[in-house]
Amino acid sequence: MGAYRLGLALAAVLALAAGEAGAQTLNKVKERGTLVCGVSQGLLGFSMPDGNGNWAGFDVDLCRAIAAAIFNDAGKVKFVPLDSPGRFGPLQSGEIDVLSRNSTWTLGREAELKVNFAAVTYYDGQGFLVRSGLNLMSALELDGKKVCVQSGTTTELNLADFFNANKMKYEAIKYPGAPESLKAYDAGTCDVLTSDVSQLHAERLQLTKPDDHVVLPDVISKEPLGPAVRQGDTQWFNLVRWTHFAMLNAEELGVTSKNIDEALRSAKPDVARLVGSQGTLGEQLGLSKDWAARIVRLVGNYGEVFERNVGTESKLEIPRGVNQLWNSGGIQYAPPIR
Ligand SMILES: N[C@@H](CCC(=O)N[C@@H](CS)C(=O)NCC(=O)O)C(=O)O
Repeated sequence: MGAYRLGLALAAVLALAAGEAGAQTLNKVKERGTLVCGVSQGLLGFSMPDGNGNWAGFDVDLCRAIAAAIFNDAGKVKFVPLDSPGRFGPLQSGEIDVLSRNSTWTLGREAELKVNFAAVTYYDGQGFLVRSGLNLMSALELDGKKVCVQSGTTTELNLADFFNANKMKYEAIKYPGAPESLKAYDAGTCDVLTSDVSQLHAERLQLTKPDDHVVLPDVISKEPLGPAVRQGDTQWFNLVRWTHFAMLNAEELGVTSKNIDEALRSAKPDVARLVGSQGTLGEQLGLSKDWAARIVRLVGNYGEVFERNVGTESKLEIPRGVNQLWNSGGIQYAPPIR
């Protein structure tokens, strides 16, 4: 064997070893018997505990779906509440397996923080909440206002860009956690609350008089929100990403938590591959053949999860908008399961 070929063979062995060394998260989760999922400290519709400590919401359901795929039990998740500045550290250190916390996918976070965003589960953008009494029509009328904002977020950076670009002045009043910020806005410490639009809808409902406040129509940024994982474990990255894609594909194929038993008997090739009655792709992902069927049965397809938590069946009543499937006018698009 020539030196060149020997070098190639060595590189292949090293790459394989590195890949295996990195691929530990799934084994760790299986051994532990629970998934550890980082969430917000309480954001209605996205991740919120009830009085008994049971978490519910759109971001919570992604973790429940991962647990359903691994354990066939959506309840095997421990939720760890994290504030904005403190959310990536526990992911880097291995304290949590996945971060599902209204977090925006940016280059900085992948390049500097060494995390990867596995999917965009919710396409969002930044907006402003104000008192209706101010009679404002546009964010361009916010010159000189006091703005409540979370530190350690893309929100505070976009806020500065927007006001500077439009040559407007503002005073930022920063808090590490959403609850403090919301309280301050409710008490009148700030004229404006800025955040991802989805969050503004949730937070408005928690104010003393929700009807006295409006979300302005302006959207000043792109906030692709999704789950983040540590870099270096491709198996785990794929598992998280394909959990989202399975939910999207299920919706596209009309497979729901209600008709999943029928779907398991379906002769349609796309449906058979999704639910695992045909093929062994789930096993190659480190799971069982019926991994996606478990997700849909125990948690639901993407549309069910959206409507139940933040959509028309929820208090938030957020329209699907760009989060419709690609074939219904939106941009949610999953590669095929084949
Ligand atoms: N998507 C933005 C903002 C995310 C964020 O943390 N927003 C605050 C503002 S409402 C929040 O959700 N806090 C929830 C909490 O502290 O529990 C980002 O990733 O930086």
